[in-house]
Amino acid sequence: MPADREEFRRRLGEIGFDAVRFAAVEPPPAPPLRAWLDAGHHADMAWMARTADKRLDPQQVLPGASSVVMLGVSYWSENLRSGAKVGRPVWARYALHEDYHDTIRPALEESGKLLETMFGAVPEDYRWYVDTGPVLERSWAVRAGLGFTGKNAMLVSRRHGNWLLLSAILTRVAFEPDPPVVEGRPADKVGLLCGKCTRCLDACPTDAFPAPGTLDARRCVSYQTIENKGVIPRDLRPGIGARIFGCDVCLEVCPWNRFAQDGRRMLLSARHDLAGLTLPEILRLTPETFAATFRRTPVKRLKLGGLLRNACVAAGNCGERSLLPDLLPLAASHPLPLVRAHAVWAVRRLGGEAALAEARRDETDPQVLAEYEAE
Ligand code: B12
Ligand code: SF4
Ligand code: SF4
Repeated sequence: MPADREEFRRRLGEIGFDAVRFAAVEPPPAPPLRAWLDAGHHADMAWMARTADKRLDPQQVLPGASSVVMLGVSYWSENLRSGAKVGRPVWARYALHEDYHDTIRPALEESGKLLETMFGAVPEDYRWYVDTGPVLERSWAVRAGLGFTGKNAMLVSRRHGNWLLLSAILTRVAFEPDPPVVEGRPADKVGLLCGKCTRCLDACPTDAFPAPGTLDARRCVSYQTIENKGVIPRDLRPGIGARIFGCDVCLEVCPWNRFAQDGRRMLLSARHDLAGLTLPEILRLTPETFAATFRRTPVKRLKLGGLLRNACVAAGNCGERSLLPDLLPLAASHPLPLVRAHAVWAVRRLGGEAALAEARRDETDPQVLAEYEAE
Protein backbone atom coordinates (compact mmCIF):
# COMPACT_ATOMS: atom_id res chain seq x y z
CA MET A 1 0.00 0.00 0.00
CA PRO A 2 1.63 3.28 -1.01
CA ALA A 3 2.58 5.38 2.00
CA ASP A 4 2.07 8.78 0.42
CA ARG A 5 -1.69 8.82 -0.10
CA GLU A 6 -1.91 12.09 1.84
CA GLU A 7 0.76 13.69 -0.31
CA PHE A 8 -1.21 12.60 -3.40
CA ARG A 9 -4.39 14.08 -1.92
CA ARG A 10 -2.57 17.33 -1.26
CA ARG A 11 -1.20 17.49 -4.80
CA LEU A 12 -4.67 16.83 -6.26
CA GLY A 13 -5.94 19.72 -4.14
CA GLU A 14 -3.21 21.91 -5.63
CA ILE A 15 -4.30 20.90 -9.11
CA GLY A 16 -7.71 22.35 -8.23
CA PHE A 17 -9.95 19.60 -6.85
CA ASP A 18 -11.91 20.78 -3.81
CA ALA A 19 -12.61 17.29 -2.44
CA VAL A 20 -10.44 14.19 -2.80
CA ARG A 21 -11.45 10.84 -1.33
CA PHE A 22 -10.47 7.23 -1.90
CA ALA A 23 -12.60 4.08 -2.17
CA ALA A 24 -11.68 0.43 -2.56
CA VAL A 25 -13.11 -1.24 -5.64
CA GLU A 26 -14.05 -4.44 -3.81
CA PRO A 27 -16.77 -5.12 -2.89
CA PRO A 28 -18.48 -2.70 -5.30
CA PRO A 29 -21.43 -0.69 -4.01
CA ALA A 30 -24.81 -2.08 -5.01
CA PRO A 31 -26.83 0.83 -6.36
CA PRO A 32 -30.35 0.07 -7.60
CA LEU A 33 -29.35 0.75 -11.20
CA ARG A 34 -31.11 -2.30 -12.67
CA ALA A 35 -34.38 -1.53 -10.91
CA TRP A 36 -34.10 2.09 -12.08
CA LEU A 37 -33.60 0.99 -15.68
CA ASP A 38 -36.32 -1.67 -15.47
CA ALA A 39 -38.79 0.97 -14.29
CA GLY A 40 -37.93 3.06 -17.37
CA HIS A 41 -36.68 5.91 -15.18
CA HIS A 42 -33.81 6.55 -17.61
CA ALA A 43 -36.30 7.79 -20.28
CA ASP A 44 -34.63 7.49 -23.68
CA MET A 45 -31.06 7.58 -22.34
CA ALA A 46 -30.44 4.17 -23.93
CA TRP A 47 -26.71 4.58 -23.31
CA MET A 48 -27.43 4.13 -19.58
CA ALA A 49 -28.91 0.68 -20.24
CA ARG A 50 -26.23 -0.26 -22.79
CA THR A 51 -23.42 0.43 -20.32
CA ALA A 52 -25.13 -0.96 -17.20
CA ASP A 53 -22.86 -4.01 -16.88
CA LYS A 54 -19.77 -1.82 -16.96
CA ARG A 55 -21.27 0.71 -14.57
CA LEU A 56 -21.93 -2.03 -12.04
CA ASP A 57 -18.55 -3.72 -12.45
CA PRO A 58 -15.44 -1.51 -12.62
CA GLN A 59 -13.36 -4.58 -13.52
CA GLN A 60 -15.04 -4.46 -16.92
CA VAL A 61 -13.85 -0.90 -17.30
CA LEU A 62 -10.33 -1.43 -15.96
CA PRO A 63 -9.35 -5.05 -15.29
CA GLY A 64 -7.33 -5.26 -12.09
CA ALA A 65 -8.69 -1.96 -10.70
CA SER A 66 -8.05 -1.66 -6.95
CA SER A 67 -9.13 1.87 -6.05
CA VAL A 68 -11.35 4.69 -7.14
CA VAL A 69 -10.11 8.21 -6.50
CA MET A 70 -13.22 10.39 -6.26
CA LEU A 71 -12.77 14.05 -6.98
CA GLY A 72 -15.16 16.94 -6.41
CA VAL A 73 -15.08 20.44 -7.89
CA SER A 74 -17.22 22.96 -6.03
CA TYR A 75 -19.12 25.29 -8.30
CA TRP A 76 -20.98 27.25 -5.68
CA SER A 77 -20.79 31.00 -6.13
CA GLU A 78 -22.99 33.51 -4.37
CA ASN A 79 -22.64 35.89 -7.34
CA LEU A 80 -23.75 33.60 -10.11
CA ARG A 81 -27.53 33.60 -10.40
CA SER A 82 -29.95 33.76 -13.28
CA GLY A 83 -33.64 34.50 -13.68
CA ALA A 84 -33.69 37.27 -11.10
CA LYS A 85 -35.72 39.57 -13.42
CA VAL A 86 -38.89 38.90 -15.38
CA GLY A 87 -38.06 37.93 -18.95
CA ARG A 88 -34.68 36.51 -17.91
CA PRO A 89 -34.63 32.73 -18.06
CA VAL A 90 -33.22 30.50 -15.33
CA TRP A 91 -30.14 28.40 -16.13
CA ALA A 92 -28.74 25.53 -14.11
CA ARG A 93 -25.75 26.95 -12.27
CA TYR A 94 -23.28 24.65 -13.93
CA ALA A 95 -24.42 25.93 -17.33
CA LEU A 96 -23.23 29.43 -16.46
CA HIS A 97 -19.69 28.20 -16.98
CA GLU A 98 -17.59 26.91 -19.80
CA ASP A 99 -18.29 23.21 -20.22
CA TYR A 100 -16.91 21.55 -17.08
CA HIS A 101 -16.11 18.38 -19.00
CA ASP A 102 -13.59 20.39 -20.99
CA THR A 103 -12.18 22.48 -18.17
CA ILE A 104 -11.74 19.55 -15.73
CA ARG A 105 -10.19 17.20 -18.32
CA PRO A 106 -6.68 18.75 -18.27
CA ALA A 107 -6.66 18.47 -14.46
CA LEU A 108 -7.50 14.77 -14.74
CA GLU A 109 -4.71 14.30 -17.26
CA GLU A 110 -2.33 15.96 -14.82
CA SER A 111 -3.64 13.73 -12.00
CA GLY A 112 -2.93 10.65 -14.12
CA LYS A 113 0.63 11.85 -14.65
CA LEU A 114 0.95 12.19 -10.86
CA LEU A 115 -0.03 8.54 -10.50
CA GLU A 116 2.83 7.75 -12.83
CA THR A 117 5.48 9.88 -11.16
CA MET A 118 4.45 9.25 -7.55
CA PHE A 119 3.41 5.60 -7.71
CA GLY A 120 5.17 4.20 -10.77
CA ALA A 121 1.89 3.61 -12.61
CA VAL A 122 1.88 3.27 -16.38
CA PRO A 123 -0.95 4.78 -18.49
CA GLU A 124 -2.69 1.37 -18.67
CA ASP A 125 -2.99 1.37 -14.84
CA TYR A 126 -5.64 4.06 -14.67
CA ARG A 127 -8.62 5.58 -16.42
CA TRP A 128 -10.30 8.83 -15.54
CA TYR A 129 -13.81 10.05 -16.20
CA VAL A 130 -15.85 13.16 -15.71
CA ASP A 131 -19.57 12.48 -16.09
CA THR A 132 -19.66 10.69 -19.42
CA GLY A 133 -17.84 7.42 -18.59
CA PRO A 134 -19.48 4.14 -17.55
CA VAL A 135 -18.94 4.85 -13.85
CA LEU A 136 -21.59 5.35 -11.17
CA GLU A 137 -19.93 8.46 -9.86
CA ARG A 138 -22.37 9.22 -7.05
CA SER A 139 -22.28 5.68 -5.68
CA TRP A 140 -18.48 5.73 -5.60
CA ALA A 141 -18.52 9.16 -4.03
CA VAL A 142 -20.78 7.84 -1.25
CA ARG A 143 -18.50 4.84 -0.83
CA ALA A 144 -15.48 7.15 -0.59
CA GLY A 145 -17.19 9.29 2.06
CA LEU A 146 -17.41 12.41 -0.11
CA GLY A 147 -20.98 12.86 1.07
CA PHE A 148 -24.28 11.03 1.38
CA THR A 149 -27.20 10.35 -0.96
CA GLY A 150 -29.80 13.04 -0.38
CA LYS A 151 -33.49 12.36 -0.84
CA ASN A 152 -32.98 14.43 -4.00
CA ALA A 153 -30.62 11.65 -5.25
CA MET A 154 -27.72 14.12 -5.15
CA LEU A 155 -24.39 13.47 -3.57
CA VAL A 156 -24.66 15.94 -0.71
CA SER A 157 -21.40 17.00 0.87
CA ARG A 158 -21.16 18.31 4.42
CA ARG A 159 -18.64 20.93 3.27
CA HIS A 160 -19.93 21.81 -0.20
CA GLY A 161 -23.63 21.04 -0.01
CA ASN A 162 -25.14 20.02 -3.36
CA TRP A 163 -22.56 21.89 -5.42
CA LEU A 164 -19.89 19.35 -6.26
CA LEU A 165 -19.20 18.19 -9.78
CA LEU A 166 -17.72 14.73 -9.68
CA SER A 167 -14.87 12.99 -11.46
CA ALA A 168 -13.42 9.53 -10.90
CA ILE A 169 -10.03 7.94 -11.47
CA LEU A 170 -10.14 4.16 -11.57
CA THR A 171 -6.69 2.78 -10.87
CA ARG A 172 -4.74 -0.38 -10.26
CA VAL A 173 -2.74 1.51 -7.64
CA ALA A 174 -4.11 0.38 -4.26
CA PHE A 175 -4.96 3.20 -1.86
CA GLU A 176 -6.21 2.83 1.66
CA PRO A 177 -9.92 3.73 1.47
CA ASP A 178 -11.37 6.71 3.33
CA PRO A 179 -14.17 6.10 5.85
CA PRO A 180 -17.80 6.77 4.92
CA VAL A 181 -19.38 10.08 5.92
CA VAL A 182 -20.70 8.71 9.22
CA GLU A 183 -18.71 5.82 10.56
CA GLY A 184 -20.75 2.94 11.91
CA ARG A 185 -23.84 3.91 9.87
CA PRO A 186 -24.69 2.29 6.50
CA ALA A 187 -23.08 4.65 3.94
CA ASP A 188 -25.59 3.87 1.18
CA LYS A 189 -28.69 4.75 3.23
CA VAL A 190 -30.77 7.27 1.26
CA GLY A 191 -31.16 10.48 3.24
CA LEU A 192 -28.56 9.46 5.81
CA LEU A 193 -28.29 13.03 7.11
CA CYS A 194 -31.66 14.38 5.93
CA GLY A 195 -33.62 13.62 9.06
CA LYS A 196 -37.31 14.46 8.60
CA CYS A 197 -36.60 17.09 5.91
CA THR A 198 -38.44 16.58 2.60
CA ARG A 199 -37.90 20.05 1.07
CA CYS A 200 -36.42 18.76 -2.19
CA LEU A 201 -39.22 16.25 -2.75
CA ASP A 202 -41.86 18.89 -2.03
CA ALA A 203 -40.25 21.59 -4.18
CA CYS A 204 -39.78 19.58 -7.38
CA PRO A 205 -41.92 21.43 -9.94
CA THR A 206 -42.75 18.34 -11.97
CA ASP A 207 -43.10 15.73 -9.23
CA ALA A 208 -40.16 13.71 -10.52
CA PHE A 209 -39.42 11.68 -7.37
CA PRO A 210 -41.46 8.45 -7.20
CA ALA A 211 -39.62 7.75 -3.91
CA PRO A 212 -36.93 9.47 -1.85
CA GLY A 213 -33.57 9.07 -3.63
CA THR A 214 -35.19 7.82 -6.84
CA LEU A 215 -35.61 10.16 -9.75
CA ASP A 216 -37.77 9.45 -12.78
CA ALA A 217 -35.85 11.24 -15.52
CA ARG A 218 -38.95 11.30 -17.72
CA ARG A 219 -40.48 13.87 -15.38
CA CYS A 220 -37.31 15.80 -14.59
CA VAL A 221 -36.86 19.30 -16.02
CA SER A 222 -33.15 18.66 -16.32
CA TYR A 223 -33.77 15.67 -18.57
CA GLN A 224 -36.50 17.39 -20.56
CA THR A 225 -34.51 20.54 -21.24
CA ILE A 226 -31.07 18.94 -21.84
CA GLU A 227 -31.26 15.29 -22.80
CA ASN A 228 -34.62 15.07 -24.55
CA LYS A 229 -34.09 15.98 -28.17
CA GLY A 230 -37.78 15.85 -29.14
CA VAL A 231 -41.10 17.21 -27.99
CA ILE A 232 -41.41 18.20 -24.33
CA PRO A 233 -44.57 16.56 -22.96
CA ARG A 234 -47.32 19.16 -22.70
CA ASP A 235 -48.28 18.26 -19.14
CA LEU A 236 -44.74 19.02 -17.95
CA ARG A 237 -44.33 22.35 -19.73
CA PRO A 238 -46.06 24.56 -17.13
CA GLY A 239 -43.86 23.13 -14.34
CA ILE A 240 -40.73 24.02 -16.29
CA GLY A 241 -41.45 27.69 -15.61
CA ALA A 242 -38.63 29.96 -16.78
CA ARG A 243 -36.01 27.18 -16.66
CA ILE A 244 -34.29 27.08 -20.00
CA PHE A 245 -31.45 24.61 -19.45
CA GLY A 246 -31.34 22.16 -16.55
CA CYS A 247 -32.88 22.57 -13.12
CA ASP A 248 -31.45 23.19 -9.66
CA VAL A 249 -34.66 23.39 -7.63
CA CYS A 250 -34.06 20.24 -5.57
CA LEU A 251 -30.48 21.36 -5.01
CA GLU A 252 -31.19 25.00 -4.12
CA VAL A 253 -33.68 24.18 -1.34
CA CYS A 254 -31.36 21.85 0.55
CA PRO A 255 -30.38 23.10 4.01
CA TRP A 256 -26.96 21.44 3.70
CA ASN A 257 -26.00 24.19 1.24
CA ARG A 258 -25.61 26.60 4.14
CA PHE A 259 -22.15 25.15 4.69
CA ALA A 260 -21.13 25.70 1.08
CA GLN A 261 -18.60 28.49 0.65
CA ASP A 262 -17.64 30.07 -2.63
CA GLY A 263 -15.58 27.39 -4.39
CA ARG A 264 -11.95 28.06 -5.31
CA ARG A 265 -13.12 27.67 -8.90
CA MET A 266 -9.64 26.81 -10.14
CA LEU A 267 -11.03 24.41 -12.75
CA LEU A 268 -14.04 26.48 -13.79
CA SER A 269 -14.56 29.47 -15.99
CA ALA A 270 -17.71 31.46 -15.22
CA ARG A 271 -19.81 32.96 -18.01
CA HIS A 272 -21.65 35.81 -16.27
CA ASP A 273 -22.79 37.11 -19.65
CA LEU A 274 -25.15 34.14 -20.09
CA ALA A 275 -27.04 34.96 -16.88
CA GLY A 276 -27.96 38.35 -18.34
CA LEU A 277 -29.46 37.08 -21.61
CA THR A 278 -33.12 37.95 -22.01
CA LEU A 279 -35.78 35.75 -23.61
CA PRO A 280 -36.17 38.07 -26.64
CA GLU A 281 -32.42 37.91 -27.20
CA ILE A 282 -32.56 34.13 -27.14
CA LEU A 283 -35.66 33.87 -29.32
CA ARG A 284 -33.85 35.99 -31.94
CA LEU A 285 -30.68 33.88 -32.04
CA THR A 286 -29.47 32.79 -35.46
CA PRO A 287 -27.18 29.81 -36.10
CA GLU A 288 -24.25 32.23 -36.19
CA THR A 289 -25.09 34.15 -33.00
CA PHE A 290 -25.93 30.89 -31.21
CA ALA A 291 -22.54 29.40 -32.10
CA ALA A 292 -20.71 32.57 -31.05
CA THR A 293 -22.61 32.95 -27.75
CA PHE A 294 -22.53 29.35 -26.55
CA ARG A 295 -19.14 28.24 -27.86
CA ARG A 296 -17.33 26.21 -25.18
CA THR A 297 -20.45 26.03 -22.96
CA PRO A 298 -22.55 22.89 -22.27
CA VAL A 299 -25.45 24.58 -24.07
CA LYS A 300 -23.79 24.10 -27.45
CA ARG A 301 -24.72 20.38 -27.33
CA LEU A 302 -28.39 21.35 -27.33
CA LYS A 303 -28.01 23.10 -30.68
CA LEU A 304 -30.03 26.15 -31.65
CA GLY A 305 -33.27 24.19 -32.24
CA GLY A 306 -33.20 22.68 -28.75
CA LEU A 307 -32.52 26.02 -27.09
CA LEU A 308 -35.30 27.71 -29.06
CA ARG A 309 -37.67 24.90 -28.06
CA ASN A 310 -36.82 25.52 -24.40
CA ALA A 311 -37.02 29.29 -24.81
CA CYS A 312 -40.53 28.93 -26.25
CA VAL A 313 -41.64 26.93 -23.21
CA ALA A 314 -40.09 29.51 -20.86
CA ALA A 315 -41.71 32.33 -22.85
CA GLY A 316 -45.12 30.65 -22.76
CA ASN A 317 -44.80 30.31 -18.99
CA CYS A 318 -43.70 33.84 -18.17
CA GLY A 319 -47.02 35.55 -18.93
CA GLU A 320 -45.38 38.38 -20.94
CA ARG A 321 -47.47 39.17 -24.01
CA SER A 322 -44.68 41.48 -25.11
CA LEU A 323 -42.88 38.31 -26.24
CA LEU A 324 -45.52 37.60 -28.91
CA PRO A 325 -43.73 39.50 -31.69
CA ASP A 326 -40.67 37.29 -31.17
CA LEU A 327 -42.69 34.07 -30.92
CA LEU A 328 -44.94 34.54 -33.94
CA PRO A 329 -42.25 34.28 -36.63
CA LEU A 330 -40.98 31.09 -34.99
CA ALA A 331 -44.53 29.68 -34.91
CA ALA A 332 -45.20 30.65 -38.48
CA SER A 333 -42.10 29.76 -40.35
CA HIS A 334 -39.20 28.37 -38.38
CA PRO A 335 -37.68 25.58 -40.50
CA LEU A 336 -37.72 23.08 -37.60
CA PRO A 337 -41.17 21.58 -36.79
CA LEU A 338 -39.95 21.09 -33.21
CA VAL A 339 -39.48 24.83 -32.79
CA ARG A 340 -42.70 25.71 -34.62
CA ALA A 341 -44.77 23.42 -32.41
CA HIS A 342 -43.41 24.78 -29.12
CA ALA A 343 -43.71 28.34 -30.39
CA VAL A 344 -47.38 27.71 -31.26
CA TRP A 345 -47.92 26.38 -27.75
CA ALA A 346 -46.32 29.47 -26.25
CA VAL A 347 -48.31 31.85 -28.45
CA ARG A 348 -51.56 30.19 -27.41
CA ARG A 349 -50.58 30.26 -23.77
CA LEU A 350 -49.97 33.98 -24.01
CA GLY A 351 -53.39 34.45 -25.59
CA GLY A 352 -52.08 35.22 -29.06
CA GLU A 353 -54.66 33.09 -30.94
CA ALA A 354 -55.80 35.89 -33.20
CA ALA A 355 -52.30 36.64 -34.33
CA LEU A 356 -51.70 32.95 -34.68
CA ALA A 357 -54.48 32.64 -37.21
CA GLU A 358 -52.21 34.65 -39.43
CA ALA A 359 -49.41 32.19 -38.99
CA ARG A 360 -48.66 30.02 -41.97
CA ARG A 361 -48.67 26.63 -40.16
CA ASP A 362 -49.69 25.39 -36.76
CA GLU A 363 -48.82 22.31 -34.81
CA THR A 364 -51.96 20.45 -35.81
CA ASP A 365 -50.99 20.84 -39.45
CA PRO A 366 -50.78 17.23 -40.75
CA GLN A 367 -47.56 18.11 -42.50
CA VAL A 368 -45.98 19.19 -39.21
CA LEU A 369 -47.19 16.03 -37.47
CA ALA A 370 -45.76 13.94 -40.30
CA GLU A 371 -42.44 15.70 -39.88
CA TYR A 372 -42.43 14.81 -36.17
CA GLU A 373 -42.97 11.17 -36.96
CA ALA A 374 -40.20 11.24 -39.50
CA GLU A 375 -37.72 12.56 -36.89
C1 B12 B 1 -28.02 10.12 -16.11
C2 B12 B 1 -27.68 11.35 -15.31
C3 B12 B 1 -28.67 12.32 -15.12
C4 B12 B 1 -30.12 12.06 -15.47
C5 B12 B 1 -30.74 11.16 -14.38
C6 B12 B 1 -30.41 11.62 -12.96
C7 B12 B 1 -30.48 10.56 -11.89
N1 B12 B 1 -30.94 10.93 -10.72
O1 B12 B 1 -30.07 9.42 -12.09
C8 B12 B 1 -30.69 13.51 -15.53
C9 B12 B 1 -30.58 14.05 -16.94
C10 B12 B 1 -32.12 13.67 -15.05
C11 B12 B 1 -29.68 14.23 -14.63
C12 B12 B 1 -29.98 15.41 -13.96
C13 B12 B 1 -29.06 16.09 -13.15
N2 B12 B 1 -27.76 15.81 -13.03
CO1 B12 B 1 -26.93 14.20 -13.75
N3 B12 B 1 -25.99 12.63 -14.21
C14 B12 B 1 -26.38 11.52 -14.78
C15 B12 B 1 -25.21 10.51 -14.85
C16 B12 B 1 -24.60 10.55 -16.25
C17 B12 B 1 -25.58 9.08 -14.45
C18 B12 B 1 -26.43 8.99 -13.16
C19 B12 B 1 -26.89 7.59 -12.87
O2 B12 B 1 -26.12 6.66 -12.99
N4 B12 B 1 -28.19 7.44 -12.51
C20 B12 B 1 -28.74 6.16 -12.16
C21 B12 B 1 -29.02 6.13 -10.64
C22 B12 B 1 -29.60 4.77 -10.28
O3 B12 B 1 -27.75 6.23 -10.03
P1 B12 B 1 -27.23 7.49 -9.18
O4 B12 B 1 -28.25 8.51 -9.04
O5 B12 B 1 -25.91 7.91 -9.73
O6 B12 B 1 -26.89 6.75 -7.82
C23 B12 B 1 -27.62 6.96 -6.65
C24 B12 B 1 -28.76 6.02 -6.42
O7 B12 B 1 -28.35 4.74 -6.84
C25 B12 B 1 -28.93 6.14 -4.90
N5 B12 B 1 -29.14 4.92 -4.16
C26 B12 B 1 -28.17 4.11 -3.68
N6 B12 B 1 -28.72 3.12 -2.99
C27 B12 B 1 -30.04 3.31 -3.00
C28 B12 B 1 -31.05 2.58 -2.42
C29 B12 B 1 -32.38 2.98 -2.61
C30 B12 B 1 -33.46 2.19 -2.01
C31 B12 B 1 -32.67 4.16 -3.38
C32 B12 B 1 -34.06 4.60 -3.60
C33 B12 B 1 -31.61 4.89 -3.98
C34 B12 B 1 -30.32 4.46 -3.75
O8 B12 B 1 -27.68 6.61 -4.42
C35 B12 B 1 -26.76 6.64 -5.46
C36 B12 B 1 -25.72 7.70 -5.15
O9 B12 B 1 -26.30 8.95 -4.87
C37 B12 B 1 -24.22 11.13 -13.77
C38 B12 B 1 -22.72 10.97 -14.09
C39 B12 B 1 -22.21 9.58 -13.79
N7 B12 B 1 -21.44 9.01 -14.67
O10 B12 B 1 -22.53 9.00 -12.76
C40 B12 B 1 -24.61 12.63 -13.76
C41 B12 B 1 -24.62 13.35 -12.41
C42 B12 B 1 -25.31 12.45 -11.42
N8 B12 B 1 -25.45 14.52 -12.65
C43 B12 B 1 -25.08 15.57 -11.99
C44 B12 B 1 -25.80 16.80 -11.97
C45 B12 B 1 -25.04 18.01 -11.44
C46 B12 B 1 -27.13 16.86 -12.40
C47 B12 B 1 -28.11 18.03 -12.25
C48 B12 B 1 -27.96 18.82 -10.97
C49 B12 B 1 -27.97 18.94 -13.51
C50 B12 B 1 -28.91 20.13 -13.54
N9 B12 B 1 -28.65 21.18 -12.78
O11 B12 B 1 -29.86 20.14 -14.30
C51 B12 B 1 -29.47 17.28 -12.31
C52 B12 B 1 -29.90 16.79 -10.91
C53 B12 B 1 -31.07 15.85 -10.89
C54 B12 B 1 -31.08 14.97 -9.64
N10 B12 B 1 -31.72 15.42 -8.59
O12 B12 B 1 -30.48 13.88 -9.65
C55 B12 B 1 -23.83 15.31 -11.18
C56 B12 B 1 -24.25 15.15 -9.72
C57 B12 B 1 -23.22 15.67 -8.72
C58 B12 B 1 -23.69 15.43 -7.31
N11 B12 B 1 -23.15 16.22 -6.39
O13 B12 B 1 -24.50 14.58 -7.03
C59 B12 B 1 -23.28 13.99 -11.87
C60 B12 B 1 -22.54 13.04 -10.93
C61 B12 B 1 -22.37 14.47 -13.01
C62 B12 B 1 -20.98 14.92 -12.51
N12 B12 B 1 -19.94 14.32 -13.05
O14 B12 B 1 -20.85 15.76 -11.66
N13 B12 B 1 -28.51 13.55 -14.56
S1 SF4 C 1 -33.74 18.69 -11.10
FE1 SF4 C 1 -35.70 19.85 -10.94
S2 SF4 C 1 -37.23 18.63 -12.03
FE2 SF4 C 1 -35.42 17.32 -11.70
S3 SF4 C 1 -35.90 16.25 -9.79
FE3 SF4 C 1 -34.76 18.10 -9.19
S4 SF4 C 1 -36.35 19.64 -8.82
FE4 SF4 C 1 -37.32 17.98 -9.92
S1 SF4 D 1 -33.51 19.09 0.92
FE1 SF4 D 1 -33.74 17.98 2.86
S2 SF4 D 1 -34.45 15.94 2.24
FE2 SF4 D 1 -33.62 16.92 0.41
S3 SF4 D 1 -31.49 16.24 0.32
FE3 SF4 D 1 -31.50 18.19 1.41
S4 SF4 D 1 -31.65 17.61 3.59
FE4 SF4 D 1 -32.22 15.82 2.41
